[in-house]
Amino acid sequence: MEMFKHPIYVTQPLTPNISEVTKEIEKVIESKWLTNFGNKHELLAEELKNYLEVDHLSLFNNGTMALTLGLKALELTGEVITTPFTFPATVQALDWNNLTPVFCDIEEHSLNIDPDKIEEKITDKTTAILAVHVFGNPCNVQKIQQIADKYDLKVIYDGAHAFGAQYKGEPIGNFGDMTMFSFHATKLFNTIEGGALVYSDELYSEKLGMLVNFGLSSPEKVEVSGFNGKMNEIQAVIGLGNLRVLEEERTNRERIRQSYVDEISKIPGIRIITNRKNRESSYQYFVIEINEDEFGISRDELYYGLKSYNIFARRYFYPLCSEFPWYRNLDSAKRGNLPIAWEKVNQVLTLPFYGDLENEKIKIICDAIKEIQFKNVL
Ligand code: T4K
Repeated sequence: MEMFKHPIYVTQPLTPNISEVTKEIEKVIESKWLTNFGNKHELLAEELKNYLEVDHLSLFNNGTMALTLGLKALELTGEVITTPFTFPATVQALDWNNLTPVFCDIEEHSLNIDPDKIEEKITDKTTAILAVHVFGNPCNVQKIQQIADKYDLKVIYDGAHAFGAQYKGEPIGNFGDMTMFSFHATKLFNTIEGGALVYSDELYSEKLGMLVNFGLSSPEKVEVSGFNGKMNEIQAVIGLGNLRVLEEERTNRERIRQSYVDEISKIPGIRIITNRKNRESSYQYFVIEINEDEFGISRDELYYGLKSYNIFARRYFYPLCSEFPWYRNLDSAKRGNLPIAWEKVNQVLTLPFYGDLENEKIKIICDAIKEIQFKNVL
């Protein structure tokens, strides 16, 4: 089998219609209003509220900033229960708020935080649960909320991957106190860099409005210690343009997902990570799990093997966040406390997945997987 001539990456950004967006960028430049809550910023916020079916939304220059300032707005202290199986930004947002992560193991099936293990982690210092809808598959938001209500904890979701996901028909942004969405170039919907917070209470809107803009409540009044986290007008134009092509992208991703499933579900030892009943995922990633005993080779052998075909799958989210040097000594970070996360982090592989990925390429990727398995097992 031939390798690909050009590298196939794990993703490729969604891009808007170039001529439409160019005209809009020209208008922005001519208007001389380039950032600081301009018209495009306000328009995008409105359109996203409609798309995500939420009442309250604030925009930011990236998802990490959104999460960091969201945690700040919630005025949390002490310990926050979270997952080790996530991108570094999740826990780094805690760091920037002087909050201590308490790592909780994940569910085998969804790879999200396991609600049945949260309660045992709660101490008198716990103020919140920071859960992640990993790979865009919704968490068990009902169970998480029950625990939060019982112990009077805040719930904040890192929904970086979960744009457009639903839980029992309800848009995912309507759960918990806050949800962050990332609009990075690699996300289903992007503003190149960007992010948003959606939240349950309009009261947060004023506070976030200050935090995102140096703590200013008016031109000469600084009320809180803030940051510069504003989304600019060009980012907003890209977002508006991408909203126009999003449905087509989702349809394409549905097709691609099905093509992968048709090819891969026949291979013993590969499990496809899917959303559970009543939980609609976001079509952000296509993720598989390798059972070495059944598949014959390890996830890492497959990962490196694919590279030799010019296919760049990713080992998201390896290593676990609990392995970062500054967390490693925490009790909750001990390997024995996180058995499922340790197992999964060595089994999970994210395959190339984006709307422009042609069926022939998917076939070649799947054939490469079979060939790597065959060559190594013999
Ligand atoms: N929470 C979670 C759970 C997250 O996953 C993330 C971000 C965040 C919070 C923070 O949100 P942001 O502050 O980023 O809004 C990428 C993204 O940079 C990152 O946003 C994302 N998660 C993470 C899962 O993936 P890398 O280090 O994998 O990016 P990189 O540069 O290797 O890109 C992946 C592939 O995409 C490349 O191999 C090629 C392709 N690519 C990438 C870019 C940037 C393109 O084709 N074009 C491009 O412009 O982190």
